[in-house]
Amino acid sequence: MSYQGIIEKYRKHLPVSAATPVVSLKEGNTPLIPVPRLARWAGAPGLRLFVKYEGLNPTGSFKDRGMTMAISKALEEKSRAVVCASTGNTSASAAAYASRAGLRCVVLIPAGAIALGKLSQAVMHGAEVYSVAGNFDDALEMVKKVSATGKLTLVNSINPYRIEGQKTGAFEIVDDLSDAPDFQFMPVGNAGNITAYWKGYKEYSDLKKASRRPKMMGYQAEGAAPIVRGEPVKSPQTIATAIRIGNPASWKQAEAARDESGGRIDSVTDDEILSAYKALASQEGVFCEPASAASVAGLKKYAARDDAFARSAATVVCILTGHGLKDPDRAMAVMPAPKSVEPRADAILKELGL
Ligand code: AN7
Repeated sequence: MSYQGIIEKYRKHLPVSAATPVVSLKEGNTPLIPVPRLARWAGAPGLRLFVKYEGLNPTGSFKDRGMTMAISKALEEKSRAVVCASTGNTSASAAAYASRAGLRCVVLIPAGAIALGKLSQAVMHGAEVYSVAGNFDDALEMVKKVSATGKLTLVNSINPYRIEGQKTGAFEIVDDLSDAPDFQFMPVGNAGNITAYWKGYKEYSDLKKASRRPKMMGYQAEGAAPIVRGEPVKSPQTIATAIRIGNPASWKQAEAARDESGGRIDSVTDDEILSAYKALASQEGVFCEPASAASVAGLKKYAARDDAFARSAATVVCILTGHGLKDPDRAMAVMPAPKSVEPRADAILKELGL
């Protein structure tokens, strides 16, 4: 049978039963793309480097892996409505899967701080979208209170089914490479995804499907780096709006992933993020959103500080969590605008210097 999404593919590793009504958009099965030019760009040309292009999920981000689980379980548990706070991608995914399940979807977003592509998705899928004065962390606090009434099911990553679904990203990487990579680089916002990947790698190595576990390398934006600083950031700032989070819900689990794997959690500047964002698009043909590029920016930073790593032939995967089309405003802001030209062949050739 054709591919049916992560629940059918990894059913025996997930908390579902024959009674679970599976709500799927055939998420997952995303490509692991070799990117040798990017390895040279990062100053580590010998690496066996791949990007996992999660922007190719149905709503354009990795959130769909967790949302197929969270929405299916909400339906199984006879919930009528779901709620989330979001920097954008969670709301886009929740809205899409909820519409498919016939559930009401309520979304709280930080006012003025989410990329237009993501907002357009939530609106089109019929979510009830509220913009709250405050940041993501404030919105998440509200959502926790609202869902504590039992009238709405919370579908942020503190919902354990989200983590269960998202761990399948690790399964796919091991299945593709026939083992775990040596290192995995990824962005860290609310820290659900690093928690999920680590869980997936541990489960697969316990089942002997992988002979090793990767070092988990998480990257926050410098202006929104609570785990690196060791304290919540009251007013997080970064152009990578997806990870503009000052008090991650899965803070402890992210530290556990780092420590158990021998990895690290560090920060990258907005300039480093934008430089990686451009390199991916212009040298490898892979368009991701700025937050996703924090993984590749982190790789470059780490390679610059660890010579043995930079000279090695380690197998490395960078997770590109969301599609570049989510945030076209950022793309147009960092690149030159199209030039105008007279509609004549000679004028065009002259412009081209040909
Ligand atoms: C593209 O949508 O938190 O560390 O509300 O959209 O698991 O939070 C998004 C997070 C990385 C960070 N890359 O993942 C939301 C939200 C992209 C993201 C992250 C997000 P976590």
